Amino acid sequence: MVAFSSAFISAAVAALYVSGAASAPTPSTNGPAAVVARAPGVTHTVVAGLGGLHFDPENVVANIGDVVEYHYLPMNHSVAQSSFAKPCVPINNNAFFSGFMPTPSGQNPNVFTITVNDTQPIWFYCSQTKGSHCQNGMAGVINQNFNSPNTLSAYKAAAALTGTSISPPRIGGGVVGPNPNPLGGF
Ligand SMILES: [Cu+2]
Repeated sequence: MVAFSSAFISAAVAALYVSGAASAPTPSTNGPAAVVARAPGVTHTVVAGLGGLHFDPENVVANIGDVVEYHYLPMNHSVAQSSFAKPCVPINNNAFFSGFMPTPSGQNPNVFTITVNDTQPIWFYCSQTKGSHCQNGMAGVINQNFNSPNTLSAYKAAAALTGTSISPPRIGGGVVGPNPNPLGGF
């Protein structure tokens, strides 16, 4: 009888959760529905090429679940992921990479979006070798650890000493999609 009672209680609790989640129009603060109803991530816009060989902003603070949306101005930029220790080269074969975004004027009709999945720093750079964009400061970070010597300025200083940039082997690690506001100015 003990097993039956336990199973009965479990079923009753499960039914309660299901009914609570299905009928609650507003997020609960103390039940499973609060987890189900987690707010969608914030979108952080980063503009490649704003102010020259520069990402703007270049130091992004984002929460888990947030999206970083890269926009592209002239001439022909990309965004790729590196490690802190080795700027201007892919962090590994799965480094995110937008591909190159040739943009004669205005904004590129496409954007590249990545989702932030953890709180570790994410280092990124433009892999355009013509004009040595990464070496000239076109680099940035998401969630720099401000208590660490691994700062964006240190990353850029190391980037300036690299001979050239390498692009990741393939586009991926994010989504290339239509620019939601291609005529918006920056
Ligand atoms: Cu560039």
